[in-house]
Amino acid sequence: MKTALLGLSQSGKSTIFSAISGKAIPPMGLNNIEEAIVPVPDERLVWLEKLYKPQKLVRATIDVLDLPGFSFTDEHGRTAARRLIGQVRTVDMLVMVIRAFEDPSVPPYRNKVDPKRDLVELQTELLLSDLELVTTRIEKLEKQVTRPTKTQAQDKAELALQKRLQEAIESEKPISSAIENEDELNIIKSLGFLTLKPMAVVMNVGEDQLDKSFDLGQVMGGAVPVVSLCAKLEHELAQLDEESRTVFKADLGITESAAEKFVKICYSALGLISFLTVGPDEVRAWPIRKDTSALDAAGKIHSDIKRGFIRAETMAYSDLKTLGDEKAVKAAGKMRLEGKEYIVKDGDIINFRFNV
Ligand SMILES: Nc1nc2c(ncn2[C@@H]2O[C@H](COP(=O)(O)OP(=O)(O)O)[C@@H](O)[C@H]2O)c(=O)[nH]1
Ligand SMILES: [Mg+2]
Repeated sequence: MKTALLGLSQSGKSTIFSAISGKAIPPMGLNNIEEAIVPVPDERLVWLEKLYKPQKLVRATIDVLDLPGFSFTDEHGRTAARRLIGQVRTVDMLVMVIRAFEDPSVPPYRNKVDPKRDLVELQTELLLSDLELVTTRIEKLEKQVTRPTKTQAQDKAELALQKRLQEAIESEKPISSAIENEDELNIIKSLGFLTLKPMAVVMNVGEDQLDKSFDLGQVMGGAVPVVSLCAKLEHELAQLDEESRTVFKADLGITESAAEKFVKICYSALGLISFLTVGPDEVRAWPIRKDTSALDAAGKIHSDIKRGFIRAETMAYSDLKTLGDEKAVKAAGKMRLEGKEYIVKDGDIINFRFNV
């Protein structure tokens, strides 16, 4: 799963990147994209590791890209931003980092801290970038459909769809709002429209604004998960050793780390949950989409397990934790035998029975 941090320059992207990845803050002004593999924090794995003492613990990971900040105040900035925006078409989701903190030593964008305006500017650029893409595609298809090729019928269908998408963007609606079914999605998926991607917003707030709520209006015409965190503070906390960090966090009333908050909104935007597998070799978290069947979950582990699926021996993590061990879970009648159609829940611990 890959995500990109997008935002105006000086909104705190690199500081957040560093706080959640543990990597040093990438130097400012560089035109390259930094990448980090962030392990997904999961308390359940920590507890399961103590119980099963596995040879290894495998966390899920999120691949995070830190882009140079955008500035649309002049032509040079707009060109640079457009080039960068074009480079994130392959990510699975976008995280918009929005500045809300006041700090006289960090000059604000357009001389005023204004989260809603910043978000609108970013959205507009994403729409423009998709408009360019859709327009180029339409021009190409219009030439193509005049020739009697094998794909002519298909091209005609795509052309009609692209024209509808163009209309949506022209009225400032995201591509996601104009896609009506799975078939349409499959036709355009590979183009990497930005306004088709799930999105989340990180509000980078001052230390005194952690409880403040912000009216951001409608992000991309719909509900988008928003989380507030103070990047500077989180970055400082990340530098401390475990013990001092616990003390400081308690003092500040911070119950979740930046990494935890970040992963949570990404999972929420993508509609992801995790199921778990346990044993002496490995304790592991497997991210899957909500509403995934036991059969498809098995396929995430290995195609053989899916092919030879017999049943899914399932217990809830919460039951295991309450009751202490597998034996007690079985004795309490809380170990279930689920079939192929079973919809896997977050925190299900599954042992797939299969034959090949
Ligand atoms: N006061 C304050 N300063 C911050 C915060 N987050 C970032 N900064 C500062 O803002 C500047 C820009 O941050 P940076 O992460 O490089 O922003 P980027 O351009 O979006 O990558 C740096 O000087 C940071 O120290 C914050 O939460 N509070
Ligand atoms: Mg940066």
